[in-house]
Amino acid sequence: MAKQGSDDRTTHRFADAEVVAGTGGETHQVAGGDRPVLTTQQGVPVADDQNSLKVGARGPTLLEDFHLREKIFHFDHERIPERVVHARGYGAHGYFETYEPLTDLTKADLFRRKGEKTPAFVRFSTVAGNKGSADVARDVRGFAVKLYTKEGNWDLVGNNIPVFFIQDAIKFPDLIHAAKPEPDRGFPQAQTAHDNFWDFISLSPESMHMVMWIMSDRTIPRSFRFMEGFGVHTFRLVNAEGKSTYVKFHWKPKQGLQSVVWNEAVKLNGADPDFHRRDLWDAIGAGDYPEWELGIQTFDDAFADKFDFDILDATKIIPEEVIPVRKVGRLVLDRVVDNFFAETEQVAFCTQNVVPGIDFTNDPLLQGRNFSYLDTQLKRLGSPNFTHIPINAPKCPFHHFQQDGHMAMHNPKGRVNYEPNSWSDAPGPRESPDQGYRSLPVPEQGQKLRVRSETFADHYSQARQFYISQTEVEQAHIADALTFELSKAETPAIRARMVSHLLNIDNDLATKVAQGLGLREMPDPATAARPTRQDLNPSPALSILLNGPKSFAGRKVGALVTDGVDAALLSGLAASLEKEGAMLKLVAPHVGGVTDSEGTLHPADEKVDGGPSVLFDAVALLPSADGAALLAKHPAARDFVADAYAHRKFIAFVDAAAPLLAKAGVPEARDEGFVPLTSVKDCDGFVSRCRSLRYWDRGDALMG
Ligand code: HDE
Repeated sequence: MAKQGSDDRTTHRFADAEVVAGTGGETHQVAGGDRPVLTTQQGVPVADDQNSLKVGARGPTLLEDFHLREKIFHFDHERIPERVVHARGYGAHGYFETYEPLTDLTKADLFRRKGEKTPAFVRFSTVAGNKGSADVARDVRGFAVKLYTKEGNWDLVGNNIPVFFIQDAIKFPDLIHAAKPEPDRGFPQAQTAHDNFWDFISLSPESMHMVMWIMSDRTIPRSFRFMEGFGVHTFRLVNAEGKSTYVKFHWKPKQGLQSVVWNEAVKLNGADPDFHRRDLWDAIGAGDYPEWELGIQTFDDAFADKFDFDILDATKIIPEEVIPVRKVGRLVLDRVVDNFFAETEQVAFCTQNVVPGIDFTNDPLLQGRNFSYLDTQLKRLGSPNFTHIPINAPKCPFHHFQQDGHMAMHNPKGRVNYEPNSWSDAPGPRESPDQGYRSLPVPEQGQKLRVRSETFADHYSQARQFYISQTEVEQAHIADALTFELSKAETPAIRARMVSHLLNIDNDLATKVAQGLGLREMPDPATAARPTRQDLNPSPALSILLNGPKSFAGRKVGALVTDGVDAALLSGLAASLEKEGAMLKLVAPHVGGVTDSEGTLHPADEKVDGGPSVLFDAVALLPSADGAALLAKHPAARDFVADAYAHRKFIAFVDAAAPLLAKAGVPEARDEGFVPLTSVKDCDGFVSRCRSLRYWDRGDALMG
């Protein structure tokens, strides 16, 4: 029910509904108690919302039925175009808190006062899939932040990867066409594992650094809460004296980094296509508010001039070991949306939305983005008045003479709609040379040319740096991902062309992928635009596993339970997890739950078929002896255990679980990822083991 300005949800309660039989044998719900009367959009009370107006009980429907026509008409027009990229997203509200004044660097109002809280809205997204695609597709994640500052909205429209595929915006339509479903057949959906994508990429050496990132576990995050965000481009901070400092923006999750493994991702997309959005919704609902710290890397022209790469090239990073990331504030997400469409769908981010104290650089990708966002939003939201939609409107006072247009909601009163004017009674706003936004007066001159700067030409050095900065496990995942994706490319020449680039990055990687593909002959290395690759030092900040969490907080254990589960162990495990800030979810043969050894009923969170172990960070096998025998016959229960084992999860178990473990194919010699629970005092030990998230040493046994 739409009731303007009301957040009263009591109208949705079933208990209030009174179902009555009407005179013609029809049944309908009538308003009762303090339930409001249903109306049309015109406010006309509705008597019957179940039956259209007809001639007789079985006759034709009348055109005169304004209620039917209004309802169907509105429904017919409910959809707006989805975003051309980043269509699938999920948003939440929160705030940004400034740690300390940054006035030496920027005059941006939000950075002026220690402890200042600026309202924020964040939308996370995948890039290639459509609005209905699965959350855990292998893809870059959007990390778009709108900060409603006191001097206007600042949008930091970033990704969870600090570099991009291309160097110049003019290639963006080609890149996205190649990544999206192929135009003749309309598939594959939300996947880059197809010919067109790898054809384009293998013909674009500038993408090679990004390829290393997208083939790493960065593109299969465990949750939005456990990933980093990056502004990608070099921006400028400008202080009150007009001094400019270059800046790269980072969001660092306080929860630490965490990803899933590929086999888990594939299964998660079936088990819960909404895995990421549900995770955010649940965490915020439980009061477990995710936090990120805003980090800045700042530098001047002298650094830019001596840096090995061009700071305007969005395919390059500045390693944190070269310029450390200074933490300047924190972003907390503490409120879910009230209405998905109104907020998450209608929010319009734009790289052009900057505030005094923040400015652009000549990064050709950023320059193109500045044009694109406003343009696409006009198409998507249908009117230049999309800033009137509450999620997009500034929260500070605003005054301008822009008027009219479709759906104009801010309609100023009075005669004056231009400036300058000489009306003294209501003259309206004027510009302010002191307070107003001033672009940095950077001197620019040169010939008009369509060229790529020579300084953008090194495509392999940082790709290699990323690869050698990964742990062995992560390197293996990159090789596996490349092998998987290229095996889906049906054209052998495309596979070989990609391997020719890998040869310029790392020989071992190229060899592993070539073997994985069954390539008969190793191709020659691709001809590089700049023939000499620099051997850069590894940057540990680039590894997920080296930057994991220090605690198990915010994570979930799935406990497989049956009737007769040990009451003391179950409550002991719940208590240990609660102490850690983690959650326990019960998976049982029936969703109705189980009765423990002391006769207490515990409702289940999932029935075993609907709660596979991929949904959890670690598992506990707590069946009774009878229960274990039963579960051992249940394919979903066996998969629960076999997957947890294969995905290198920590597994707590009671002795009685032995038949289930055996049926799931787990070797009898338990590795150190298994934690026996013989009494309540073992529960804390299990939780502390879980802090390292996975028992990677199990890998070798599985590979063999
Ligand atoms: Fe975007 N991008 N982009 N992009 N982008 C859009 O704007 C574009 C790029 C990013 O949750 C579109 O409103 C061009 C880099 C995010 O609503 C569109 C280029 C980065 C979102 C657009 C890029 C991003 C978008 C589509 C190459 C990371 C989702 C819908 C020059 C720094 C925002 C929309 C949301 C969305 C254009 C490259 C991040 C078409 C032309 C690099 C997070 O305007």
